[in-house]
Amino acid sequence: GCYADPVRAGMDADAVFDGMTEHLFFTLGKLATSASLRDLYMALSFAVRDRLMSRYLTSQETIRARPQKTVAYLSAEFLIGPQLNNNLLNLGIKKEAEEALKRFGIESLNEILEVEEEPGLGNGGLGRLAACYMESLASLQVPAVGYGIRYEFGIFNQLIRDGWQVEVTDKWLKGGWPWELPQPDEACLVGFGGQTESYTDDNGNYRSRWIPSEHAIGVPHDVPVLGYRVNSCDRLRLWRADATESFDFYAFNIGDYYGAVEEKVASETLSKVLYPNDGTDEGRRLRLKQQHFFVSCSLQDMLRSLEKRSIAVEEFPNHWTVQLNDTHPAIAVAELMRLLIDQHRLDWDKAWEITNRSVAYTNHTLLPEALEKWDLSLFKNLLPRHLELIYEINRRFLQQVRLKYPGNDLILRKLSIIDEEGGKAIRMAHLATIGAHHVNGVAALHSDLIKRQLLPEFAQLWPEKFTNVTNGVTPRRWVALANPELSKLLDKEIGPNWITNMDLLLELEKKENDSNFLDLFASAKLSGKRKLAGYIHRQTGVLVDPSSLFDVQVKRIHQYKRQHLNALQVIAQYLRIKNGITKNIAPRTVIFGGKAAPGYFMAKLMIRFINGIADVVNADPDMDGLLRVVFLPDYNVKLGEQVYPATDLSEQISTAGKEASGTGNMKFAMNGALTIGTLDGANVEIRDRVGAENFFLFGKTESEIMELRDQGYSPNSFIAESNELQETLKLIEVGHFSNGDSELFRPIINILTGNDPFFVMADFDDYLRAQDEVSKAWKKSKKWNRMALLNTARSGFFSSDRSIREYCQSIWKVKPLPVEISC
Ligand code: DL6
Repeated sequence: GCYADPVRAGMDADAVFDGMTEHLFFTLGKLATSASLRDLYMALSFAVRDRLMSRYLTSQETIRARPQKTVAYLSAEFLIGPQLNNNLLNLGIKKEAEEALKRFGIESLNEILEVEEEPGLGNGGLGRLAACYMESLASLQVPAVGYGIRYEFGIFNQLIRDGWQVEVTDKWLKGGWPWELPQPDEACLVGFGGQTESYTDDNGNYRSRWIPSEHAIGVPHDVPVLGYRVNSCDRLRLWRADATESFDFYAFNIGDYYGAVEEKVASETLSKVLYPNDGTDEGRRLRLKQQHFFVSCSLQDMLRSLEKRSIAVEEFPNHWTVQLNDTHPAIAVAELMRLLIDQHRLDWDKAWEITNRSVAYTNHTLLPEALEKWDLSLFKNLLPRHLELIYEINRRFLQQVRLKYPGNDLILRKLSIIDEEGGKAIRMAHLATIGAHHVNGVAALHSDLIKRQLLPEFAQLWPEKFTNVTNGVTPRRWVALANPELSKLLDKEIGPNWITNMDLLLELEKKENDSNFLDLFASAKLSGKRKLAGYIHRQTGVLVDPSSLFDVQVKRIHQYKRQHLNALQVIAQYLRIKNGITKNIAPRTVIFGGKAAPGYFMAKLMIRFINGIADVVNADPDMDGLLRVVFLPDYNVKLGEQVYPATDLSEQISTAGKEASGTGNMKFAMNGALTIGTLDGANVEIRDRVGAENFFLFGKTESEIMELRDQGYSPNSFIAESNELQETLKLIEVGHFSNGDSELFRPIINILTGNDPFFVMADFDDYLRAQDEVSKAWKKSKKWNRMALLNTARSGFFSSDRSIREYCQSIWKVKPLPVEISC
């Protein structure tokens, strides 16, 4: 798997230049003299891709001949972000590429990077986590395949018009995407619908078989995922749905041309679009089809890999460890059983043993609206054989439960895969939990709540099954690539090994009182802020002062994440300034960014609300030099790379117990932002690590929230005790932020003063107090810089390398497999 031609594989600037020139000419049909920026982006990307190939093919060969397990990471989302810069970094040829570009008259690599369209194949944290994990797997030289869907349209692009979110289709493939390798020869066939029938096999055994009424073909599109400065290059295999025949020739011949075309369109619609909901489940038929589609293709692909090497199917768990990223791929439990029983003719017990030894499940949410449940009749209609298998899995499981808790019908109802309350439904989290050998949460608090609140009966039944792996993020993309100034400083101070060993950052602790170093650290931050200020001005027309405190909340817009709490706080500050109470105010730029699910009315209104506040604040001369508010449109991975290095204050203010982990919180801390946050998700662990004195804590704890709820929470009792809160709400009610329209934001007021499901009113005063602490700390810049430095120094735990090591050791039992390259 090795190819040494310098034009294709050479790592110096000359070779990269020659590679680009060849691609311009032969691949793109362009002369260097007439090449556009996009042409140069494509040429450089192809040249870089060439340089991945020996590593990729040798890695795949090594994995194929492996004596050990490969990780199969099944995820409906992989939010991988732009690829060029990451591959340049991991290959170690960034300088060489810059040099080559200069010969084409391009002064800065950034000009080229800006052209890159990012594949938005995810909604937020869950999809981005999968991408960080793939990068860490490769960097740790662990054999792995990421299996997912090649959506033709990813998460929508967000425009802001008159303060409202407008969704625009994400046509990320329109100019061609140079990072994928279609493999039509490895396509898989997937069935849907139809019915099952019983028959007696040659040995006289009763069996069931599935006769689907329709099929789709999955065509793998492979994306190489190179590790950092290693030869290991794993594979992200994304399935695109094709029609089974490009034409139904029979229908064509009998004259139903349009009928045939419609069927083709229907199957190709399968991988057309990503569902834009983050944390809500709509129970849509097409979504279940998408899930079964990619899961079936992926399992068939794994089984085929054994067959090709004449390995018995019984050996499956020794060769594959299958991780379910949330319940979206949970149908894998039934599909693997089906493939083993119906196609490979194994008996039930053997098939179950294989399934259970292979599959593990990660839960990413406790929110009831995010827990997937499929209406039984819809499920039966689409996957009748799977339903039979699920009934049998459930029957056998409930037998075990009956033995343990004789006569306890309540517990049976609680544990059953079938939800009998209301219309019957399949609980995918139960299927995943029963089928998996491990179930993990994504932060210590979250994993604890899974055991105490979400699945207590399961945790009691199988305590050893439940575990925690706190999330992590890759320091390659989120520090080395996103924050070149900080990286340079770290390289100089502690050497470059922090990139693969984030614990080395602890050495920075000894610099906490070194004024010179703190100044350098602060100027790296200022440089990030200047860049972001330029971007804000270009995008929104708002001028912001890079020396002000950059106070940032970027994440999906959701009531539980409480962007409205932040917005209320901004209004309170605005009122103070209007009333001349400015002594303790630190000049701030409050920045928001994030998309709302298109059908989530309150979230969209929150965006409108923030923009209404921004309009008033930014137009008021009294606010000059003290307060600016910005809503950054179209928050995505690329924009995140600009935001994290430029942030002083990270807003992590969800209602305690609601955010499973958060990963933005980790990216901010690594880049030296201080956190204002609740004891929620991984905030708890961030605070433990960076030190309580370097973290602005506020808000009710998870147990206090529960207590409030149980006592019959009344937001008005909190409002009654807070003058600032009353005045803030009043100003909104009179239409101050909506040009006098007192109705526009009424739903927000109503929800906050009504049942306030996310306890915004209960936490408001304490939040304001913590924000005052922030302002006070900001005014002592040396102290602030020291706190910021300690955040970076102590954030090593939140590297995804640590998370992946934990998965490898305690769940997957997989070891690294270094890849040797012979040329
Ligand atoms: O684990 C990754 C990420 C967490 O950091 C977030 O806290 C959590 O909200 C998110 N969960 C989801 C699940 N949504 N659904 N279904 O996106 O996962």
